[in-house]
Amino acid sequence: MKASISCVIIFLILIIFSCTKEFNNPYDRACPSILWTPTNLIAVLNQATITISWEENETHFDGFVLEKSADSINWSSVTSGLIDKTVRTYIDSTSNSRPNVFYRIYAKADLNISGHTYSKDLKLPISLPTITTTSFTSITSTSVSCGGIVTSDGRSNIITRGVCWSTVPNPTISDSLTINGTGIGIFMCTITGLNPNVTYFIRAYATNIVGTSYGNTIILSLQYPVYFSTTGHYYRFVARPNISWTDARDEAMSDSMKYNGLRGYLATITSSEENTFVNEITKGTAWIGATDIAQNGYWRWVTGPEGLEDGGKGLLFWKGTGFQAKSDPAEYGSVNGAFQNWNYWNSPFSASLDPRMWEPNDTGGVEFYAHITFFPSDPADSYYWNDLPNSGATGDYISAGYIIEYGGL
Ligand SMILES: [Ca+2]
Ligand SMILES: [Ca+2]
Repeated sequence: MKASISCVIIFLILIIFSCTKEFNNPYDRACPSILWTPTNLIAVLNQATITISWEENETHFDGFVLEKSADSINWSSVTSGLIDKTVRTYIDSTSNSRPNVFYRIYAKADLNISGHTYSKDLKLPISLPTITTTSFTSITSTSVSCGGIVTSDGRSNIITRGVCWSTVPNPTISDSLTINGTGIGIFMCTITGLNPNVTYFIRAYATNIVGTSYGNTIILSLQYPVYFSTTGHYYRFVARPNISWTDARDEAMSDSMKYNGLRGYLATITSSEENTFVNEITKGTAWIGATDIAQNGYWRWVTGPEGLEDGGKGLLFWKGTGFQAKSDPAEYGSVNGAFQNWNYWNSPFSASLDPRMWEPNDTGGVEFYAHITFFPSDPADSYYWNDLPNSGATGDYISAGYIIEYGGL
């Protein structure tokens, strides 16, 4: 009997201790979660990441589940599997789209899960949105379709977005604009009522509570380039008041000024036929692709196919300036009979100067860039070439734009 009682007692003891002793991992069973819930969860914002740390003294479990939320209602795990149970720190480098971030952490054993510990609400900084301007589509003589892509809302809702445009660079929402909804992502719009003889600057914008961001500027000129069969090239006057020669050169070669896949360049005028055609489309003081900046008095076509000649220095077509003309005739005039159309005055300014060759005169020693003259009050002196400083000059010498040429590259 005593033996029977002893057996029963031993059996009961075995049953009692089975909760903690019989299985390899006691937390596989529903033991009080208070015993193995991680504690002291802390989240710290770094430059581009968030470092989360916690404490856990128990070891009888399989790993951690770390979750995050923007509203403490909808939660998602920050890892695809469990975080190893030996780990006490995790760096979250996934993008956190909203300013509020909450974390919570569990320990997990088989299918059983502990209670969770919350981090405090972590406030991420909000910033300006980021946005890019999309290319043009559906271009007509008075309208164009374009749009933007809001790639980030800066963790704050996009209040409004669209495109804005102006006839001068860097348009803002104070200029003409479209309004195309809210939120991140792609949007499209159509701008109508445009003037085909004007150059427009267009860029997308997006506004959140921090402010307004702008995308890249794209340049729109609706006037189609005109084909000239003698050269097989296309030409157009691009209206760009006050543009410098170097900016005109760069803009003409930019992707946004391509025409039918052809890359443009400041026009190179190498025959009287080409000159006559270019003059017909010139609507104001306009830069062309000649300069003597590399060597004063040595005028070269430095753009387009001519710009590739002479080892990349460009085609030399003229030597000298007005004053050099008299002092050293050997260093003056067309090179190899190249076409030129420099301006001259029918009445000489000085008897010491050749009345028919005054430009390029390098006034002040700072004139290195060629343009086509355009004098509303003096048509007889218009459509000739003159040298000017890079930024142009005053009055009728303020640049109105440039002549772009396509073909031969
Ligand atoms: Ca040419
Ligand atoms: Ca000059």
